[in-house]
Amino acid sequence: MGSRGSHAARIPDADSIRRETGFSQASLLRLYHRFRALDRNKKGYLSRMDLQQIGALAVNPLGDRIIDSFFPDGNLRVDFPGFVRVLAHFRPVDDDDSSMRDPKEPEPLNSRMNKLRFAFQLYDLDRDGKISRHEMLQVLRLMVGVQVTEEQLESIADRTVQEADEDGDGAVSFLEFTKSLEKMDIEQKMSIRILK
Ligand SMILES: [Ca+2]
Ligand SMILES: [Ca+2]
Repeated sequence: MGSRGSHAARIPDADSIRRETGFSQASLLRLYHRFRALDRNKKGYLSRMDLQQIGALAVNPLGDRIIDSFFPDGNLRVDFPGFVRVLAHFRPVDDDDSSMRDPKEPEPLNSRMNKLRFAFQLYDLDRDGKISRHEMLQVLRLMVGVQVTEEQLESIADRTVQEADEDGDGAVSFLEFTKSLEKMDIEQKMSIRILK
């Protein structure tokens, strides 16, 4: 922590962003510097190309999908609050968790449920609330290397969907998704240290 929080007041809406995302003042300030460094032409917002400079996303097989989630509704720019809101899903649970959290406040964005929700929408491209076999196949294609044949990939997709598909409609609902990942350490997998 090199910097003190003294400049946090200059971040627009810093207090409400902090409340919503759970980032500490120091983290928020570092993210703000990161945002401004990524914003190459000092536009005041980030484009896809700006975000592609983030190393952790460049090496992530789902990096492009994650970048998509910064731009809901076909927006081509993301401002600082939008940037922080997406990153909050990847905030490690142990990082900056203040004991001062008000229980009346909504669930933090980095909670297990919100991480799962975020992960689910990386799969559910048409946003119909279900992961179809085809959508599963597309994600697997991004995640596995070229050494796997298309045929093998299709059978993995089929098996993955079948294993999770409890009601037998041939797709994975959010509930089925959460159940199939019950034993997985999603908190760990969905933590990306963007600042380090
Ligand atoms: Ca879908
Ligand atoms: Ca199902």
